[in-house]
Amino acid sequence: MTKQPHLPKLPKGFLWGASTAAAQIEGAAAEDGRGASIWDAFAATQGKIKDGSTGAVACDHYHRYKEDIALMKRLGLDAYRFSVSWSRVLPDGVGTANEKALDFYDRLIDELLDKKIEPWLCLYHWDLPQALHERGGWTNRDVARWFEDYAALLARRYGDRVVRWATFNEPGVFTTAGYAVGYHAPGVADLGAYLAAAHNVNRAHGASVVALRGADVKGQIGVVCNQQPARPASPSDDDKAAAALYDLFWNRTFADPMILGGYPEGLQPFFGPFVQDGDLEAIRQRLDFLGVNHYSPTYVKSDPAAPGGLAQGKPPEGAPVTMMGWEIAPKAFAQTLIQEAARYKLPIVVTENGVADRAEVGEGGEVDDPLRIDYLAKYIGAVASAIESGARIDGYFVWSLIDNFEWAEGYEPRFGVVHVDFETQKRTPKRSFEWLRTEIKRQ
Ligand code: IFM
Repeated sequence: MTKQPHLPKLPKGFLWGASTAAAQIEGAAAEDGRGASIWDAFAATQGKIKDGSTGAVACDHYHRYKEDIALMKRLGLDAYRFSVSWSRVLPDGVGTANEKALDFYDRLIDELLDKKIEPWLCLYHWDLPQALHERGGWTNRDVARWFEDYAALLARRYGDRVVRWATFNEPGVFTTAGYAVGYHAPGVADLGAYLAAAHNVNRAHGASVVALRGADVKGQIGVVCNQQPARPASPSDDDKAAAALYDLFWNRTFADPMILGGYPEGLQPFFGPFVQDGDLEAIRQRLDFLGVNHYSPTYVKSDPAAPGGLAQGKPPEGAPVTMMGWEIAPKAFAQTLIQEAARYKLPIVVTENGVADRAEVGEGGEVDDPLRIDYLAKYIGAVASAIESGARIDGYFVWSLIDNFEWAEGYEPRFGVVHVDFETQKRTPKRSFEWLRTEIKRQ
């Protein structure tokens, strides 16, 4: 075997974690009274998911959570970030709660605590109840109230045990992909719908923080944003201007109003018409941390036919890329972390980072995934270098613990440090799992 890389020493108390999302791992879609989410409806529509799959069974984590927590323990994790399925606990999105679903998350949280792993709960990782979508979903201003009630329900139930709360996971991704481009659920491609949805997500964030603080939850409260540098796909002036605007949309639409209290000047012509009196004050609430998810820089080109005139370009010829087409550029990660820490002045946690491959179980039962070891070593190394440059970064969560349902890409990209055989549900820790376990121990 080739020599394995070592990680630099990270500060004392640095947290090691893994992240997942309900719709990507839980399965049990029709069990115990769960209501449908927009991802059930989207995946049921022909041609929306590359391999024609759905999240109906996924990793069957709903039944196998104990086995998955045992893997976390073996990996040496301090914390685990999961999301709650809104339509599992509130099948209609509002109204009567589903006791069996609430029980499931009780058991999950208690099992984590029993194994001395901090439960970090994310309120929303993309799976809006279908019933609410039918009432306009994120484009309806009422969604802030629906989300506030949902947050209050979870706060009352789990506020005594959850160690950290995140309101949203990657609001930029689900609003852009779901409402501007239509590549993700609910499949809307309309700039106006995107702008309304994004602003309402900001309002829902503010309302949910008020609900959590009002319920006196014990844990810290933050939000998780996907922050990535936007680079022009060519040196042309049009592409440079497109990249600058894309950077504002991608990196500032949520974190700026939530943390700094307003949209940056360049976005005001877009969001201005949606902002009502009192909105900005209601959005900006005190936060305890900023979760940063990061995978790669993004390349942008100007395209008058695309939403907002902004289209995805490609990384430069010859740049190393993953199977997702994402450039491997750890220096860009370090720069992003330094920049976000300076701009928002909040402690940062890297709440997602990782890489997809197609590694399968070999004849000897092993899963050899050298790309992941190399990627993680470089990217965790970038975290260390950002810390050295003065950024406060309190932890690193790998995406993901187990291979799972990668949204519109189906099951082909495998992001886990644990392989899942989706026929048998057998879990096999990959070589990267053993490597990470050893490196966490060596700390
Ligand atoms: O799988 C997703 C996750 O749901 C959100 N962040 C990026 C991951 C990889 O695409």
